This record gives sequence, C-alpha cells and structure tokens, in this order.
Amino acid sequence: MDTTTNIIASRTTVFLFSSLLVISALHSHSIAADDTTSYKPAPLPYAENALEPVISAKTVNFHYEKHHKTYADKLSDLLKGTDLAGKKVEELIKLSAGQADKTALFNNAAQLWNHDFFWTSMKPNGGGVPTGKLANMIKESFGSFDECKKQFADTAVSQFGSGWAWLVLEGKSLKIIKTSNADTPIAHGQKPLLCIDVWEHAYYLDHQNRRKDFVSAFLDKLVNWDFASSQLGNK
Ligand code: MN3
Repeated sequence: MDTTTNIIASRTTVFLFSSLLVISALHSHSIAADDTTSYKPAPLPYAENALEPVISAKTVNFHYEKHHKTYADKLSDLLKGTDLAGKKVEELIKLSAGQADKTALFNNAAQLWNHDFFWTSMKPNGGGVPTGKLANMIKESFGSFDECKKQFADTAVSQFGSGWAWLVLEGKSLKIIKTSNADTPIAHGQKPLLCIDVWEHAYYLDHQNRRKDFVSAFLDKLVNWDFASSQLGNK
C-alpha cells in the first residue's frame, strides 16, 4: 500500500473504532472519548476586540477560530492512530523539518506553534520600549532600539508572499529574520522572542494591501516587549 492508502486505511480503522466507542459509551451512559492526542490552539490571551483598532475583532475571530484552529485540527487528523499522536508540537516540528515525506505534518505543526507565539507577541496597549536585559542586548546587537525596530519593520514588509518576521536569539546575539509560509526559527536552532504574522489573512480585512501600515501599528501599539523579555529566560 502507498502512504495515502495507508492513511485512508488507518483513518477507516480509527473511524470504525471511534464508532464502537460511541456505541459502547451510549450503552454505558459514559463518555469514552480520549482527548490526549488532539491538538488545540492555546487560549487567546485577551478578548477578540482587545487589539482594536489595529486588528479588528473580526480579523482576530477569523484568524484564531478558522485559520489557527484549522492547523490544530489538521494536525490532529494527520496523527490520529499513529505513534506520533500526543507528542509535543515543538518535537513534531523538529522531527519533520526538511523531510520531504512529512511536509503536511511540518506545515500544520509549525503553523500551530507560530500562531500560539504570535498571539502572545502582542497585548492591548503594547508598543513602547523594551527594558532591562533585553534592552541591553538589543543595543549590543543592533546599536540602538530604533535600528532594531527599523530592521524588524523592513524585514516584515519585504517578506515576499506569506510568512513571518521574527526577533530571535542565535548564540549570544539577537537577530531579525523572516521565514516563508510555515517555516519557523525553532526548526533552525534559533530561539524566538517575538513574531509578526504577515500572511494576508493577518491584516487584509483591516489594512487591505497596506502591510507596511499593519507592521508599524503592530510595533507602535501592540508589540509585547514583556513577553519578549520573558523568552530570554536565564540566558
Ligand atoms: Mn496566520
């Protein structure tokens, strides 16, 4: 059997098995569902309208409930009945990165992880300037905070097509990088501190084609420097 037939066969088995569980649950008046292997987005850390006017409640709703949740659902479906079901998302990303036969697994796991990280990279009334150790590291790596902010904005705006811009820790210094589609710094040994989603679904309802306006407003009004600092840990 080829891989597709295998997947279909294993899904059919899972379906039949699930049906038996449902039937037996109905008979015993209890719920037999085992949910430890299904994936879900982390809870949104604020209300859907909390990022307005930069990101509307409508955009947050579609982005979180449709796009983000779909990656989690697809990942759960892909892994159902396999040995990988229930493994940590970071682990799934690392084991599938660069593997031609695991592209769907990588894309859905990485997009699930990237979006969880994106929502926490923002907060209502964010923006401002970083403080403490992060502020010092930014000065060492970029010369000034303004230069760091400029590089982040230029990188986010110049990412061709769908993707992400990131502030990452690589070794002992900070860097701004961009990744295409689902790609993520954790597949490349870098430690992310912040990210912005520049797929069109992240801004099109609110800013249409003006990605630059979305990126500036993200940096001025939403970016969560406290979260970025917390990612440094004790490094
Ligand atoms: Mn997105």
